[in-house]
Amino acid sequence: MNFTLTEEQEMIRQAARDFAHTELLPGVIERDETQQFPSEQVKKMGELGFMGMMVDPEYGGSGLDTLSYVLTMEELSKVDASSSVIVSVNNSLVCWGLETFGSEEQKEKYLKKLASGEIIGAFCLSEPEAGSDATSQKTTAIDKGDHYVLNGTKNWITNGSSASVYLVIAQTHIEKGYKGINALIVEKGMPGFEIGPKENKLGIRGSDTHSLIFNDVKIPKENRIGGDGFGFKFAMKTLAGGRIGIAAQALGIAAGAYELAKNYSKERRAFGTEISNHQAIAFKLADMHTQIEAARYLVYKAAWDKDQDNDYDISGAMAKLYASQVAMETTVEAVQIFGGNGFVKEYHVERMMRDAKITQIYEGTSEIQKIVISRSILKK
Ligand code: COS
Repeated sequence: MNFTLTEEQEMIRQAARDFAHTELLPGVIERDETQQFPSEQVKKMGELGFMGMMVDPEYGGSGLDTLSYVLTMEELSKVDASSSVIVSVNNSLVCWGLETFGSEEQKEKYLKKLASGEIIGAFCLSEPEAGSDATSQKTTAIDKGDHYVLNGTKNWITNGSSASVYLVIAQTHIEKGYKGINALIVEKGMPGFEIGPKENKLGIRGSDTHSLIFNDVKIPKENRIGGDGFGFKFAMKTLAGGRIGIAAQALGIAAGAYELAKNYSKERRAFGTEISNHQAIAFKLADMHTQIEAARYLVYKAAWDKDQDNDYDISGAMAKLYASQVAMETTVEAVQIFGGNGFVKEYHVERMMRDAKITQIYEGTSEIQKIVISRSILKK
């Protein structure tokens, strides 16, 4: 075992930390309040190579390992989870899915722009009645020879209105069940493709979440990813890696809230001393620190598994399950340590508590992670 980061990984972590403090922190409260998408910040993250971190430089990416990506996600999420989810979706779901399973033409046409951050992408699986139960896709992609005709609705889509490229999962051969599902590349502006209203959310309010409506949208056959019927496996495999990104986001939210609470406890005085001198507070900090460290090693291990070409379905699911629980518990305790100030927006922790909740829901709820983990351990 080697717990030491390479010099390059240390540099990337520092670059992400600096960026988060100089570019994401200013305005993070206002963006949350007004639900403003961080367009300028995303553009700069593209310039820094954060939008296609693991993509081969041949396709405009940074060619880094998963651990570097996770370190970046952690640092960005300490400050602004709305921005980090945009990074996560673009990197893990869209770029990784296209680079791993896309055709050479698709990579040339779409991946290069996505990896450089010139445009961003969205991953569209969830539907009004198919979130956790992902095989029950009601959106249809009917085969018309040289093209598909896409009809249906997708829900809760991150980057819903700001994306230019959408990877859409749809049912082609209903009689074949999940084996009849396809993944199609849909471009914004294709006739019949409409973007629904923006969701008014509890957390990650700076990211734009929309429903998408497809009415007889004509998709050329060359926009299908992989062979006919590969769409469900594409979604599952891509989400398995996506969960590592969200686990890193949860870790970052927890670590960010913990750092704020620790610093505050050393300044705020009550009963004649700093509140960190009261065991009630010191023990909370001890628990937070221990849980965050445990989450960190699960997240780094999942990234390492992916980099080693080991199976990472179970390690990614465990990392997401645990880190999201730690994010929720830590942020609740951080608000408690801040007391009255914790309930006030300018101290950040209330936003982090709201942001933490989604990490237990998206890219597979905690209950779905337990299905993945229990099936895997019982199979052995
Ligand atoms: N990698 C590759 N293939 C996978 C896979 C993975 N991680 N997980 C499942 N599959 C394959 C299975 O091997 C099976 O194919 P074969 O019959 O050829 O072996 C197929 O997919 C169907 O799998 P399964 O029978 O396990 O499907 P279930 O309906 O039982 O569902 C879960 C499996 C619950 C794990 C899946 O539906 C899921 O992950 N749901 C959550 C989806 C999600 O994350 N939604 C959030 C929206 S994205 S923000």
